[in-house]
Amino acid sequence: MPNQPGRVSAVTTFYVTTPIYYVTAPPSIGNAYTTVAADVLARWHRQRGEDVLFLTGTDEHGQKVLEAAAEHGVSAQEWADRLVQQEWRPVLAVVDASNDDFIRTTESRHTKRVQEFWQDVYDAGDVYEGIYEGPYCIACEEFKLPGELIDGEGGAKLCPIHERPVEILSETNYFFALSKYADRLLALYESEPTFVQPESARNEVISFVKQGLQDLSISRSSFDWGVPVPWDDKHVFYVWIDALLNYITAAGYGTDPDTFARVWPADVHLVGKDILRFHAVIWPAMLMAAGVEVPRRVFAHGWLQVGGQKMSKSKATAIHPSEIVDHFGSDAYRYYFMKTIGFGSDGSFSWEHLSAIYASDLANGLGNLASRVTAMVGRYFDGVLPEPGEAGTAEQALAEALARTVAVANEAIDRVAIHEAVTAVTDFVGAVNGYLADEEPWQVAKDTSATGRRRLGTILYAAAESLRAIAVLHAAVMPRTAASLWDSLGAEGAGLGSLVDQRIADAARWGVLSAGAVLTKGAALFPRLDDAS
Ligand code: ME8
Repeated sequence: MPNQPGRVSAVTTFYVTTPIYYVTAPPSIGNAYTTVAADVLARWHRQRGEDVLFLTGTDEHGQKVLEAAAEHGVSAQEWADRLVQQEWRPVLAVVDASNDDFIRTTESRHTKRVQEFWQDVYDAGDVYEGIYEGPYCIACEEFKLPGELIDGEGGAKLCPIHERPVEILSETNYFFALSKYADRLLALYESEPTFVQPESARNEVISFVKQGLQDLSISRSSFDWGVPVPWDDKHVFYVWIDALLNYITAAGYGTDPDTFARVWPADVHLVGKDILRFHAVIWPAMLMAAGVEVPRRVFAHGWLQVGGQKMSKSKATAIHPSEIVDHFGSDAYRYYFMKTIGFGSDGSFSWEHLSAIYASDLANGLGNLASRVTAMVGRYFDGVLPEPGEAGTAEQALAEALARTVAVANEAIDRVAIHEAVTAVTDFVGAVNGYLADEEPWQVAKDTSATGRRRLGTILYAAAESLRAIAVLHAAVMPRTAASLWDSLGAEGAGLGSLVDQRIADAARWGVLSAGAVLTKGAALFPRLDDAS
């Protein structure tokens, strides 16, 4: 019964996706970058009290996966099973991803929907048979335009992204009438200015579509590792137009209308800029052809390099997330990538930079603040948080800085400016450290009069209350650290419940942690690391 007062669910939903990754090789910090970003958004929105669906998974069909399997002498399905089990699922735990679902394109919940979707588009008249000949990059799984290619040694034509030779493919295939959607796509970019973000990505997509679109070859008959085309069993679907559908098949398209109506359209597809056109051009056109709503936003983040060099498996520059997490921990890993790279801009990883950020922001910044405050409450008040006296201008300024921090971070998250949200919280940590440096509680402690004790209690209460808010605000980026901090503040014992139940809006309030909370100086949040490894 739509529109009946009291019947409409008041809970906002938030549906975020990562690309589904090819099961060709183990994950790299590049793939994990997108996954961590999606995880931070998912956790933040959960902390707003929203009903979140965070989807990730694996892309298992196509020529590239078939070749990887053949190189290892196993069937494509065995190869995909092995990589999912040994690599792609475990890496989610390594980076602490809290995904709600994991979709594999070889699952029947997906393949059946792919067939139904394209049968509908075929029946509606947007698919036809034709011949395509052109340069094809297997690494991209994409036909290239001759003008896009770059020159290699001996006159070879290379893919501009992978710098490997393209093949000339000629096939009788089925085509999707993509070209006829150009005007509707341009109208979409116009009417929904945030559909493609950031702005540079939006401009790139608009100028690409303005040049006119070619129809898209959507089937292959030279190999059979794909979803069979229902109206012609000599063909399988082209991997991309199978893969993109994961976003709706996991959301209940065609099987669970209630769930689908609740979660679709997706709020944001996070993608690397390498696959922007698939998501911002082909994907919405496919949905238009099937009469399904388009997603709300496609956000293309930048490209990660290592020490200023492109990451390449052949050059052994690809770094597995575990290599970093084993040494620095998953929270520092997540913090580093989310804080230091403007989301949407390119970034470069280096061990030196990571070590420097770990020392400055985490060990000396947050870690030191937490240990000083808990130690002082221990030393001066036997670990029991004192009742604060009257707040002075410094405490009022701190409370106002906190409210501003929450507003800035929340607004940044809405723009998917994750780095700005994290930076706002780190700036607040700096403000609390500055507050302590100004108020010098260690000096105030020398005054043992009732006034001195009251002032000392006010300062340490303000610092602990700030830490309470920091735990809530950092929980999306550093869930483990935030939970330890929550424990050492005795927040749960003081009646605040568990950290995951805290809302972002609660972080902005002042005076939430009650006097009497029992603080403990636990192990250092960010221990000094041995440089040797
Ligand atoms: O493209 N910097 O899968 P894929 C930043 N299966 N992000 C990076 C990166 C880097 N150096 N390297 C990888 C596919 N990524 C398709 C997707 S979706 C329907 C199908 C991230 O395994 C980034 O998100 O090649 C990029 O778009 C994705 O991994 C590519 O993963």
